Amino acid sequence: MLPTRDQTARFKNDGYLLYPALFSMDEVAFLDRCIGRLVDANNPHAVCEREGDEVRMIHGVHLQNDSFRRLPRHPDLLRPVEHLLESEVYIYQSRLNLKTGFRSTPIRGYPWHQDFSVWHLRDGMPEPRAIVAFIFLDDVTPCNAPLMVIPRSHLTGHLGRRDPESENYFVVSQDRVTEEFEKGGIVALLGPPGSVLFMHCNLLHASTENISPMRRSLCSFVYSAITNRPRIFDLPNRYTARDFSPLVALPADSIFRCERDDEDNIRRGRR
Ligand SMILES: O=C(O)CCC(=O)C(=O)O
Repeated sequence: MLPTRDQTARFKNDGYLLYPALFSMDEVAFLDRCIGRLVDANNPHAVCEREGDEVRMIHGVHLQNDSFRRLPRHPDLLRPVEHLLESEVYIYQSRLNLKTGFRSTPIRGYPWHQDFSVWHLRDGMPEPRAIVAFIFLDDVTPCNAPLMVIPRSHLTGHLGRRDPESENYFVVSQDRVTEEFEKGGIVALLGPPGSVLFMHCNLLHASTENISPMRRSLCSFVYSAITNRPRIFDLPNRYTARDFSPLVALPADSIFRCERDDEDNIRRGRR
């Protein structure tokens, strides 16, 4: 699958492209089972909420289990990204953002930010030649804290300023967000499970706390153009890639298989 000329133009102009239900319910159910095995407050790759041990995010899922190693090589993810970046790509990061519904510790939202600013300032990624592919693992509705984006904000360049106190390393002021909003509006990205969002790494995005009973989880892979490598390696490989080999697509029907997952999880003692 390759984006059409019209879709490519929309991505360049708006900074994102959403494919509803790209993966089937069975494929999403398979991923959900794999995720269930990783969600554990003792997993060293997990980030918990500040209070309590509710897992908020798991970094580096492609480094932890074979299904998530294969998934970013799915031709329907890899081909569009290569086409939009006009380059071979490597995986810079992967994440699982869990926004469980009602919990004693609510899962917080994410303030307005541009991903590239963090990677540029913190890791020395030279250029905004990266795309985040988000896979929706749940039905994303207006009510369960969807991802919101400001279309065309990726065209403005850096909008934030460095703030070592901030969890995100930088902040975007309300004035800057308002300026971008006045030009591009705000769009909430909704869709059934299996939908895929391709997002330019400079697009302003955010989400709120999930105060609904409905889970809203996303799995994301960050693909970077092959020459666009970070220069600062202060953080472990779950944050800053070390493997810059170009990804090679796998046959689509080889992605959602589980033999190796069981082995991985037995090795990690997580069964
Ligand atoms: O999961 C969300 O709602 C926000 C995710 C996000 O901002 C990110 O992964 O950069």
